[in-house]
Amino acid sequence: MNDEVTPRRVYLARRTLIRGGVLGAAAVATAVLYRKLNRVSTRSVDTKSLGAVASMEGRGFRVEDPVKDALTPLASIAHYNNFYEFSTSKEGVADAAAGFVTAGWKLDVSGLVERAREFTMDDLAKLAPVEERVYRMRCVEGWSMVIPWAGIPLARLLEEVRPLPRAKFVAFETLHDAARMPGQKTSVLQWPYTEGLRLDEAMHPLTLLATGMYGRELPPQDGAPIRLVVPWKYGFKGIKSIVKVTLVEEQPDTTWNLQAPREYGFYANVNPDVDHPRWSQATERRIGEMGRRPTLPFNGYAEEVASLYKGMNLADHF
Ligand SMILES: Nc1nc2c(c(=O)[nH]1)N[C@H]1C(S)=C(S)[C@@H](COP(=O)(O)O)O[C@H]1N2
Ligand SMILES: [Mo]
Repeated sequence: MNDEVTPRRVYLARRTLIRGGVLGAAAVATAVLYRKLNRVSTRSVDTKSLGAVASMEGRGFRVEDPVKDALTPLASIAHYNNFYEFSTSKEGVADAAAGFVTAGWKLDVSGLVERAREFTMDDLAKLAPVEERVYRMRCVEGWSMVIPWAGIPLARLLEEVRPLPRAKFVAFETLHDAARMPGQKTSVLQWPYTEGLRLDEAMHPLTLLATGMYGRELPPQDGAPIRLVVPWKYGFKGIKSIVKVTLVEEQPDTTWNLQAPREYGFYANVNPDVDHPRWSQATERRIGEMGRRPTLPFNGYAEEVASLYKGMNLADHF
């Protein structure tokens, strides 16, 4: 990965309305709890109203990020992508993925669990109310965005299948189908793209299985119909278009770690003090801004997640 392409165009800032649906008391309580504990914005989204929400864009409502960072415009999030299954050109992914068909998608969840099963997108929607989470995303290449995701906590899915005590890690796989993902005809990476988390990272309340953004379904280029979002880690941990989740005992292989182990570790926690061998990680370029801003430890989520890594040398476990 490198950051050779620096688009100079400035996108027109769009304001967006995300309308919360009718909430149950439990969903409201959860949202309030997340705001208090995690200083992140959450909001339940009524998926049935997404069409209406999309058409109301531009009326002046803005989802607030408690860290006061402005949202990255949808046009930028959806036209500056890393998704090598479609293209290695960040500006080319949206077009290359435009016809990607996700109808009939199934997510297989198995391995060291009591109740292995397959989930349709409808099954997933029934697990928990879809929440909105405004998260910063920091790519290992040194650029960042602020994205209003919609999704359900990964913990909710894992609770549903009941991990066995032996399960220590969670492995993820992207769809492997070169007829639908033309980049898989090349050998730029080993396919399928795989990722992994320690079980406690996977269970953390900030870890999201995203099905939408900006109050609508995920565009194909951002990982439709379902992708992982782990806001304190570099963007490459956020595996897209997931078809398989496996609970395992040993730390699983991950695509970028296999590709370049000295450059991309398993943990990949955002860390301004540990440089990439070929560039500094001390600062980042927020898409849409001039200049650079400092990169924060754990991407600004240290208060929530630093305790997961107590006693670990973060320079070794990068
Ligand atoms: N399957 C798959 N998932 C992937 C990638 C990829 O190439 N293939 N790229 C990763 C990288 S490097 C980043 S920064 C994010 C980008 O997500 P976005 O395009 O939605 O911003 O997706 C991650 N997930
Ligand atoms: Mo990335």
